[in-house]
Amino acid sequence: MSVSYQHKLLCYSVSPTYEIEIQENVPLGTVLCKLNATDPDEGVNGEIEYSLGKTLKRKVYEIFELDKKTGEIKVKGILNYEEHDVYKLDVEATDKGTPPLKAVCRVNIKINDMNDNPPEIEITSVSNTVSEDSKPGSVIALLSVTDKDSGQNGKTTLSISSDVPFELKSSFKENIYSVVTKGILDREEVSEYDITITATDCGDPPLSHMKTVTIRISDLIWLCFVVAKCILSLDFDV
Ligand SMILES: [Ca+2]
Ligand SMILES: [Ca+2]
Ligand SMILES: [Ca+2]
Ligand SMILES: [Ca+2]
Repeated sequence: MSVSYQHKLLCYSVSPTYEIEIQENVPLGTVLCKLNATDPDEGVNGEIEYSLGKTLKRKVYEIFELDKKTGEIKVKGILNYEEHDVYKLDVEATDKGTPPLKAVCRVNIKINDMNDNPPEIEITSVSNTVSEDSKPGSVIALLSVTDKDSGQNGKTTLSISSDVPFELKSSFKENIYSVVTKGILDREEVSEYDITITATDCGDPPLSHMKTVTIRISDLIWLCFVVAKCILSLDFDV
């Protein structure tokens, strides 16, 4: 004699796809949503357990956990928009009938960018010594600015200390700048400058990064003397 167990398919009480948006800095343990499947059967045929699909990306299992009894999806790993901005979770609800019946729903989790990276200034080349007869506009350093965030959070502005005879020039390439001389340099007046360059992003609140470049002004008379001495010694050798 064969016994057949008849029971009904459970189903989710809401649409089969959830769309969730969260910030990248949500604390660990945050409950993102609570899935709710219903089953009209009684007893074990109507007892539901939730589980994540078996074939999801490895990262999904590291970042999210699903409570098999309550259907709550929680954050258990650190979210980083710069690494992953979308996760797709297939969630199964299975009853304990024989055979078990299941329903699947899709949860799409979109991560929103936060301003969690300050800009970075990289000095790509610099002349640490500048002759005091350098003409205004002489390039003394090249630098690039990057910011890992997106949109306004990754948009940067650059400024230079105002009390130095140097200024910033933007280039035809985005985020590449040069530092150039803007006035007459006089070693007898100031022989060394500490130039502070600050990059600030447009996030809310904004983040900044500062870099200091030290420039020495070389003496024109002394330089002439060295050059002359070299020429003389060359003449002498010949
Ligand atoms: Ca059932
Ligand atoms: Ca991040
Ligand atoms: Ca970010
Ligand atoms: Ca930023």
